[in-house]
Amino acid sequence: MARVFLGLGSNVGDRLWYLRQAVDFIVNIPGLTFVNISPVYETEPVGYSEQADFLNVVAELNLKMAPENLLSELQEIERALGREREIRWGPRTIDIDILAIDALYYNSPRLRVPHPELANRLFVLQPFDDIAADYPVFALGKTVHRLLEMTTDRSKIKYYLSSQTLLNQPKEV
Ligand code: A4P
Ligand code: MG
Repeated sequence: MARVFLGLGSNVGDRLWYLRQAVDFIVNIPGLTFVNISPVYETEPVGYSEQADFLNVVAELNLKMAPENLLSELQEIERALGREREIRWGPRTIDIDILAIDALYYNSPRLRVPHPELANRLFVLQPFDDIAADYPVFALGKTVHRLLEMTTDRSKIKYYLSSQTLLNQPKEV
């Protein structure tokens, strides 16, 4: 059993609805057990700025499957929630990134873990710090809290809603 952290983001349509649906799908993937989820942050777009603000969260789960299989499951959820890939770093109904899996360093054409942009993104590090400040990101040799202190990302983020608002929602899809 490994600890996995996922980053979720949405900036199209009813953003909260997409986050809730994604969380609901994720906790029902066989081989994943829910542990914790951060508060929701509203965040300024990074990378491609001509787009709406995002809602971002980080979730922690226990993982009992191969990392590439997890990626396939997450991509299936992205597809089910109507995501269309058009612009790199552009608008999306839902984006689910694998941030870290225990001490794993993994680099294949489909999957890189830890996520290569992890240290450069306040919209990931702040919610990650809220639920796992002391978590050591081994490949980077630093805890999440240290990465948060060190990041040069100065984009705007603000607390939006408590984590409770994402849990125990009735299924509607
Ligand atoms: N891939 C490789 N490693 C991973 C990983 N650890 N987790 C591959 C997930 N996917 C991984 O991703 C492209 C390919 O990355 C996948 O096919 C997968 O095999 P994608 O989600 O299809 O495309 P993308 O998301 O448009 O590109 P990319 O590079 O993944 O973008 P990011 O890094 O996801 O950034 N600003 C704010 N404020 N909040 C956001 O959430 N998100 C992005 C997207 C940009 N700006 C943002 C936000
Ligand atoms: Mg992505």
